[in-house]
Amino acid sequence: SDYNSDKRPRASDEAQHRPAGTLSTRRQLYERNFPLYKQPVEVGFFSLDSRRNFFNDQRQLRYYVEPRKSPDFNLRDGYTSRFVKRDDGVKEKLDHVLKWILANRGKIQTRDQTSSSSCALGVDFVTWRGHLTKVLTTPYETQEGWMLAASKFRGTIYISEVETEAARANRLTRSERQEEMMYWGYKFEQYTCADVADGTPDPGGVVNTNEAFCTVVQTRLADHKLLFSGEVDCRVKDSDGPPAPGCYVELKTSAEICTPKQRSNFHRYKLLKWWAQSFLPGVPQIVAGFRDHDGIVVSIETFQTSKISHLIKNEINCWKPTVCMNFCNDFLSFVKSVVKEDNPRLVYLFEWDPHRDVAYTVHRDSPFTFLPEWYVKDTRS
Ligand code: 0WD
Ligand code: CA
Repeated sequence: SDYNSDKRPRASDEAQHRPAGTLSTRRQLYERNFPLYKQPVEVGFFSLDSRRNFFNDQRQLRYYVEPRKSPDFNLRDGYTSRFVKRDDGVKEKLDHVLKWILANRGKIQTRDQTSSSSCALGVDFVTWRGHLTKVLTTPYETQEGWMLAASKFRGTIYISEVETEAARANRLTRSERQEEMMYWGYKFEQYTCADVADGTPDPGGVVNTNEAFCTVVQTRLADHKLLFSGEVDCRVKDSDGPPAPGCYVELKTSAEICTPKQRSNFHRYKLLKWWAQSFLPGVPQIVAGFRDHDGIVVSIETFQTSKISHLIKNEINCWKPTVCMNFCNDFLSFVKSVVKEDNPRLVYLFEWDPHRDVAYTVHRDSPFTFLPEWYVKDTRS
């Protein structure tokens, strides 16, 4: 297993010397031993319903139903008639995670007595899993940059994404084909998930992308204590299986692979993103539906997250999990070294564009402020 339960700090975990102000993303700098990454522990979960309302329970958790040997899934079915799409112009920032924290403060594990008895959370970072996925893949990303806003409040640094100008432009100019293909992933979920443990999928129902089940996990990367939440597609149904997150299954769709070039691209680009996303919260398996140009699923394959890095070792110039994790470790150290003032209205904006270093700017009482009044007022009780 790539997870490490060794609690001793190692020489490779220590921050390198670097000039203050920026952080390099050059791969060669991060080719060190794999850093300590503790097995993630689920400390809670929440659900978002068809109207995007928060519920402090697992009502949206679904159960994986293994498809027949040759499935006849048509991912285009229902796109125009049975589809309710979430408004992706609404930026929810960390709000749902913060709601979970307010409702579940007692469930956060603190080994440190002083923090459990005071108002501090006892973790260094709170964020979405998806934001960490972007950090992990940064040394290999050549297309899309990112902006991550960070604020310190009662000793914890909160990290929330800000949409880049380029991402906004993409979102507003998606072609009809792109819009439809975004639906295909959700349709695949509907073909493979049941609402109850002994149920069967209902491909005749409505696909509503407002609905979500999210796990909340705690873990540690070197000396960074992390609490983050990620959306989970479903779980295996055997009740005697491993506890969460070990029972969770990530569902994916991808274009069928017909040529060596397509296989190489799949290994080099797509498996990197799939690995990073599922490794972070400890989701052990990924079920992929490979579809043709017309949205028909032609085959289904299960990937063990822990075996993905072995699968790709034959690719020349391929990505390495250790580079991803060491970069993330150093990025979080960099954020800690920059985000010094404890003030929820102060935002340090970390920005990265491909082929550049990570840089930051500081914004006081600006539109980037993301920790809401209701959170900074109420968290003491
Ligand atoms: O406000 C924002 N800037 C964002 C909010 C950006 C990214 C996510 N979110 C929120 C949403 O509330 C969503 O419910 O995060 C939740 C998912 O968080 P995550 O697990 O940290 O995100 P990620 O790992 O990027 O995506 C997981 C799944 C995706 O599945 P695939 O198989 O495509 O990776 O969450 C879905 C999508 O199904 N998803 C989203 N759902 C709603 N809003 C979003 C989004 N912006 N992005 C991905
Ligand atoms: Ca998915």
